[in-house]
Amino acid sequence: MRLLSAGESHGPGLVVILDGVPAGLALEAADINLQLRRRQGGYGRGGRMRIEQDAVEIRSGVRFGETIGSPLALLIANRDWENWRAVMAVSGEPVGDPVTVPRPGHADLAGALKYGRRDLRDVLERASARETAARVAAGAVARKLLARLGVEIGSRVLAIGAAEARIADQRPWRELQQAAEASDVGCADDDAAQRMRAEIDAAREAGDTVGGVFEVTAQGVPPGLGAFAQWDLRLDGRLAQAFMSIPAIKGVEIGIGFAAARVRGSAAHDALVPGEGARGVSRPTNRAGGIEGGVTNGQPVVVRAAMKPIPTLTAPLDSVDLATGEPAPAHAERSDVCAVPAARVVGEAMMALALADAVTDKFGGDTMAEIERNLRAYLDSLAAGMGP
Ligand code: EPS
Repeated sequence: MRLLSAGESHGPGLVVILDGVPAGLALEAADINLQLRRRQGGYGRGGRMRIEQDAVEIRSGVRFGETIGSPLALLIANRDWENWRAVMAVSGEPVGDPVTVPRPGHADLAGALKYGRRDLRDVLERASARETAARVAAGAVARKLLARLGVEIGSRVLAIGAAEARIADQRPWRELQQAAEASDVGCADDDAAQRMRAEIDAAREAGDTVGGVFEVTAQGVPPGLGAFAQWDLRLDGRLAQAFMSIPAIKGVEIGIGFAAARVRGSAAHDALVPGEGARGVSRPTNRAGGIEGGVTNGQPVVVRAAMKPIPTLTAPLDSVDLATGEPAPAHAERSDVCAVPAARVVGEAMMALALADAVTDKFGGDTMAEIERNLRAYLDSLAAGMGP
């Protein structure tokens, strides 16, 4: 499955093309809108989310509530465009003051150097995390495909600034998901959630921003997805790319991640015991995060990502006015104080896209019936203890 998107943050809207979606998947706009709404929520979001009520228009690839095997074309309108028609006009003379003072940490300067633009708006409009709405729309389709195969995806926020949740929470996965979903910071630990809100409030009062860590989990993932035969087929590598590509993500861990480097092998790996798993083998722990040798092993896939604080500060950092060469405070415009609760929803979408891609690689990608048949035969062969 291949995702392409286009659209500026304050242009008319986002255009999404998702190619390679199998035929025979039940799909309604409501499935996508549900996920778009989740992305818009969260404590710490800025004024833009009060303007937008993201909703998708399905322009192709679906008939009578079912995918037909052709590329999906999805549109998400920007309500805010009404306020930016003149500044973002496709033709005519430039309107409004150009943005000339780059924000440290944002794509502003790098993009201006790359594309030779004087007005940094030409850069920041596409670099904006508004683009993540396109990923969430496409991810909602991948998620539906996976749900049909018994794969469920959830997430929780583990840290915002210095406020950290209990990582080793012993509650069942579904209970953790429900608790995270009910929290406006996406955190399943109420105590920590309170401290996270305080971190966001303090950052807002200081004209500053704050980042954090979130974890995305996929349950019910069949073994055998991904491959070690070539570097670019390793599923952990693909997941790392998918998560790292989310705006503001600076680190990705799978399973115990960086902590594995600080312990011995005996504490880093998951011992095998006779049990209910494929070929009669189970694991009491999941330090590997569901992936060994770049291939899923039947355990839940667990990815954590670290998000830096958003670079748009209302009390800006020092910068340089590119028009004059003089020192100047960085450009400040409406933004979020903290988008970690939204980023966890984007992370779920990236997990769904990467897994759906790996599923169609292994089990075929033309029809849902074909995928289901191939998956069932594979799982049956594992249960019979022989391998495929
Ligand atoms: C976003 C829309 C943007 C920002 C944010 C994410 O809207 P606006 O720029 O109009 O306020 O809220 O974008 C950024 C953090 C960024 O760095 O560009 C969204 O839809 O998620």
